[in-house]
Amino acid sequence: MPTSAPQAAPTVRANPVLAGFHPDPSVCRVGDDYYLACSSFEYYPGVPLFHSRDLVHWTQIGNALDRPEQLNIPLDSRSSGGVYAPTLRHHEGLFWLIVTNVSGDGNLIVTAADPAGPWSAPVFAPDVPGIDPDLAWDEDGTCWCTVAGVSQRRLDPATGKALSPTRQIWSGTPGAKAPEAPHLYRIGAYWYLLIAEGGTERGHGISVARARTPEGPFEPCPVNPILTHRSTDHPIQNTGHADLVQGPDGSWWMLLLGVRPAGGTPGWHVLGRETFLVPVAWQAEWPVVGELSLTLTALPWPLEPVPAVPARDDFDLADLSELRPHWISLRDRSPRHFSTTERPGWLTLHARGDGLDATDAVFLGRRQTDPSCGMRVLFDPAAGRGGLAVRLDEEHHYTVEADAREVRAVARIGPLRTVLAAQPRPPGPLVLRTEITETRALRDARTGPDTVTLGFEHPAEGFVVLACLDGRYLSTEVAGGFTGRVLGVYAAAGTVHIDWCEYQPASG
Ligand code: 6LW
Repeated sequence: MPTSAPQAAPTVRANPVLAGFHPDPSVCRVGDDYYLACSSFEYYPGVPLFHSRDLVHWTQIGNALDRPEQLNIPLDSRSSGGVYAPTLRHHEGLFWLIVTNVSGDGNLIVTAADPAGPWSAPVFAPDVPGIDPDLAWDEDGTCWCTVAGVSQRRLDPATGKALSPTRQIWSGTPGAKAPEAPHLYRIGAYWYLLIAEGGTERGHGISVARARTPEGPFEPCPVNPILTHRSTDHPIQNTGHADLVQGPDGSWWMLLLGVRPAGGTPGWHVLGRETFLVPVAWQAEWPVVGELSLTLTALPWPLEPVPAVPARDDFDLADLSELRPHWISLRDRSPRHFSTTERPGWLTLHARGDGLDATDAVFLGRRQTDPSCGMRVLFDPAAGRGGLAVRLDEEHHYTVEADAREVRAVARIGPLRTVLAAQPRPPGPLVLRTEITETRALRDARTGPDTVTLGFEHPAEGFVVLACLDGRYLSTEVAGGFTGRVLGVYAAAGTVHIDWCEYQPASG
């Protein structure tokens, strides 16, 4: 029988445990190790994978879909399409991941002996409709596949074939929209069906039902939603899309998505939906979620901090495959457009299409994981054009762009594209720079979430600021969609080169 929640202890560190756009977390435990997968949408490679020993400190160990045969996202597909919510499970010695490519082949299954990869070629599951697929095995080895809605079928996960008709098994709380993110667990005497409902915005919440068999009938928890922050002024909002897991001491925890809105009303979140950790107790054989807070009370087991990710990437790589796993491109990473060997010690980008305004932009970036932070890149536009970008999607990005003549600050906000300032470019490679500063004090109800400063480092004049922009236009509340900001470099015309890239959280 599950144990009760651990006793409170001093605060050890902050939630989110996975900052930046890491939505739809799915977690599994194998012995003393934990593994977690998230959605990745239009970015390539897809489905970032993380490892932890304490549920608090996570290290990215790879990406499950890192080959074109696994991940086909059409270059003209829309932003926030691509790879939706995964489920990661361990069964009979193998890691199983089921996920939806909404811009391609729908639901697919990959397996691995080692979650760091390689992951198998995909097994497509056209019999499985919709999004948010879950896999759960019962005692006799039957695999149950549940999807948003909430419907279920028996599945042969090796072939992707359904072995029974699709059955509606629960619709969530009457009146609540979007019953999704289902996960099915056998815990004690019951099968529990955990779902998100209310939509992934401010109305998001987590509900649960239980049954004596994996196929129901399911009895809703009398106090659903078991977690929501809707209609509160809690600093963590949009809470939903959770997965349950037991800690090293047998206590229960939930990893879920949430956002951290900043600024005045309505509050803008710019880092996307992040992964948070919250304790779970059990009362009358129902899960009771503890307080979700930006500060985590100590867990009742030793923490195992992980080495920090170095701030600088030098791109001194013999092959693109040596890029660290947190680097992401848009929809593909064709060696025709990305190279670390053409100019040894440099990343070389060959433009395709219309630069960042196009869905097939040649871009390499990493998630913004801190509300206040900065990025510097040593950039050589050669005879091309490109630069450093703070990107939300093709229609919402701020850039410091350089070509043979000029360096300029450019803002793309919906249908508008504006060059805010331009200066003659000093000769030779140039450090392009952005500094992002979270709003600390509200001037008024309309204060934005942060300020994005764009500029370059002049050999004689130091940091030359070209523009300071309100960050609200690079927020999900303005742009829409399911991702969060990604900071990185791009080619808009011809060929450009980058010697190194440095990401620094702001101190304090
Ligand atoms: C995901 C759904 C959701 O498939 O948003 O918040 C969708 N939850 O479960 C995209 O992340």
